[in-house]
Amino acid sequence: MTKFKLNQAELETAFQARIDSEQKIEPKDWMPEGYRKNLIRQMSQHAHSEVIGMQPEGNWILRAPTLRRKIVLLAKVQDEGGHGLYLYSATETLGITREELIDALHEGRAKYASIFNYPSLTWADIGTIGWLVDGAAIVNQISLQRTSYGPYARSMVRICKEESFHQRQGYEALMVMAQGSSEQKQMAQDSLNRWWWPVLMMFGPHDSESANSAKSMKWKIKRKSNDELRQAFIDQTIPQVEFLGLTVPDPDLKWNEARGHYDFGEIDWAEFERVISGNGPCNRQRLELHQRVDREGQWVRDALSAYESKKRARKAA
Ligand code: FAQ
Repeated sequence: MTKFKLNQAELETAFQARIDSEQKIEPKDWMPEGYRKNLIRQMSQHAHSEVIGMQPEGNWILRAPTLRRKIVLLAKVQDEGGHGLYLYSATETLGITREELIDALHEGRAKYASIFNYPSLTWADIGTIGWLVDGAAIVNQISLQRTSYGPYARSMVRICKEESFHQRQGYEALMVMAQGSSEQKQMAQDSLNRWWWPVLMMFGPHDSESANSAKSMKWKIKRKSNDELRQAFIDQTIPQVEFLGLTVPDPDLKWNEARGHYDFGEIDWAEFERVISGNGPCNRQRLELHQRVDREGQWVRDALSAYESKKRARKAA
């Protein structure tokens, strides 16, 4: 059999044909450099978000109001760490090391979700994070189950299952508060007031402002646009807000019969820009904690690799 060597343009055409016919791309397959880099960007930022996202909730583990709530919160925070690990491993299949990814986070070259730069001030915030932050993450991640890169798509399947447990525990915690004393109900409303707009920012800028979307949609890394996902999240969440007897802090929110969707007010994009460029309420604190814990854990990684090399040497002898 004669083997032909394809040139760059032919490789790219064949690659796009595979994408268009819904075939998954696997680590050893040929891929354009732009596809690889874009995936590393998005997947590593997703991984960093899961791990940095442990901080606002971790803040409440020692102060959970009951043993049951503490056990559930501990399990949830641990799950988020696990999601980070699957996603780092999936990103490493693209030919980059974990150390390089962490360096990019520490040096401000890689972002993480803006939402985790807001403080968790009250116990109600823990319910709101589970309900709304995990709720928004699920809407986005369900569409990513169909992303074109195999390892990313497969990690999303498991992550979505766990996130839906997280979302329900958050909603249940908030339901108890919303049906509790007037102070508890007020605490739930205050929490919704503070988190609503930052949660809507999780879906990223408007499609018209989204620098990465055109390529990501063409390569089917993203399957739905930022605005489509944001709208889907609002449409599914408003009946949940009403069931709790709470209200969202948006005077422009209104059901639009003709569109079959809720209309809503404009996001404060100046605030979004501030937060993603490192100047949100908790950016410095989040990054400093990550850097400190990374330094303090160095001896554990050293010990593990010394143990592994001893084991290998013994096996070879
Ligand atoms: N925050 O061109 P686009 C979770 C950046 S997991 C910060 O539209 P793209 C679980 C964007 O990176 C939450 N930066 O970008 C959990 C880009 O900058 P770059 C994380 C943002 O990638 C729950 C620039 O703006 N989920 O919550 C944000 O096409 C509870 C222009 O934007 C994922 O990461 C933002 N919100 O679309 C854990 C899902 N939005 O990189 C613990 C995967 C945009 O060029 C507790 N990611 N930027 O320097 C995605 O689906 C996409 O990356 C989007 C953004 C939709 C986030």
